Parts: sequence; C-alpha cells; structure tokens
Amino acid sequence: MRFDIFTLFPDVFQPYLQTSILQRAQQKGLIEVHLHNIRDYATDKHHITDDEPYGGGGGMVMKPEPIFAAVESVLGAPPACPVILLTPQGKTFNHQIARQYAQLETLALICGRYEGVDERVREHLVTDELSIGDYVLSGGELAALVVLDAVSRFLPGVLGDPDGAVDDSYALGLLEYPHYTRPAEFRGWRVPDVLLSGDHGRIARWRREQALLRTWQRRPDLLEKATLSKEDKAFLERLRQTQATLRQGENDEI
Ligand code: 6GU
Repeated sequence: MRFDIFTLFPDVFQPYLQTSILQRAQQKGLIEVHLHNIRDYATDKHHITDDEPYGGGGGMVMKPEPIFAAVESVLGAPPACPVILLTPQGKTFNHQIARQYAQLETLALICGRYEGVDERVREHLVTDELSIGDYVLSGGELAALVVLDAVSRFLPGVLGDPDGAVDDSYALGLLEYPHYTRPAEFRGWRVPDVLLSGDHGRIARWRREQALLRTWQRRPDLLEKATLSKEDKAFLERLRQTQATLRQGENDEI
C-alpha cells in the first residue's frame, strides 16, 4: 500500500517511520511512504503557504494553491484515491476505519496546520476528514502517523503474525488480558501462579476471564458487541452477582 503525506513538516515523520514495524514493512515492500513538503509547491519567491483570514480575526489560514498543486501534481487531477484531511473537525478515527483503508492501493493524507485550511481545500480536494480524538493538536502530523500505523497493521505480513491485527483487543472485541514476563517475582510482586503451571487449558481460561473482567470494568460498552460463549456469559453473570452482593453489603452498613 502507498501513502502520500502532504505536510509542512516532513522531517517529523522520519524517526517514527525508521523504527520497528513500519521500517520493516517498508523494507519488505509492504508499504511505501512518500512525503511531500507543501512549501515546495508554493510558487512565490518566499514560498508562502499561509495568509491572514478574510473577515479578520486572529491566526493564519493555509492557502489553497500550494495544497492543490502538491496533491494534483503527485496524484493527478482529480486524484483517483481518497484524500484525507487530518483535522479536529473530522470524524473520529477507529479500528473499523483503519481496516477499510487497508483495502486501498493508495491513501493521501493532508496535514492541517495553523488555525485551519482554506475551506475550498475541504470542498473541492478532500474526500474525508479525520480526527484522532477530542483534543486539539498543533497540526495533523501526529494524527497522520497514527492513521498510517493503524492502517499498516491490517496489511498481511506487516506484523510478524501472518494473521495480522486480528488478534488485537479491538478485533476480538475485548480488552487484552494482563501480560507478564520474567522474573517470576519482582520486588515481592509475584506473577499469578496459573501462568507458571504449564496447564494450557487453565491458562487459556484465566486469560479469557481476565479479558472479560477488564473489559467489564473499563469498557462495558465493548461487551455489547463482543462475541461471547456460554462460558463467557456465565462468568460475566457471576461478576454481576458478586458486585450486587458487595453493593448490598455496603448498603447494609449504612
Ligand atoms: Cl487530525 N489534527 C489536529 N490538529 N488536532 C487533532 C486531530 C487532528 N485529531 C485530534 N486532535
């Protein structure tokens, strides 16, 4: 899969792209990342990419010409692939969107900066707008890396496991069970005995129950959509009973 990233700060991408999974994915030819500096497409002497907003008010707005020129000279006019603008005003990115984008041959990502981007970019160049959560970043660069990373994990072969991201917690619909490695005791804190037992059946059951417990405690909304076995449902019912009993105890004390 090919990613074309349009940004005023291409340098911030390099360290992350040259690390671990994404570096290996590029070496294996599974992903190609092309960074384009929007400033290189400004035609005036000073390569200006922003200007004051019409109508006044503070801040600067990214000019339309360099963005159109960059995207169209790389991808054609109009581009054949989706063109995503990273902005806090976009739809919130998630696991499902990442999986859908992983079906594409090419994805273009435009990183917004300053107070915003000229509205004509949104109206006539961009096909989708994405945010990565309800907070404001100084620019879309970190968000573009988030999207690139999450999408890449769905491509076959990017993870060591040929099954790719299907084992991740959101794919399973549950949060992950707790992980431990050596030493078996650290500062007096012991790894749960069951994990040292060598009994693979008991270990699998413990992990499943821990995943259910954690999801029930932290993200009960995920349980509604998760695929649950009869045993899972029985375990959750026991959790609910225990909690109800505890609550009753608290009330009795009052
Ligand atoms: Cl995509 N961009 C900016 N500037 N801030 C954000 C964001 C994107 N997603 C969350 N906050």
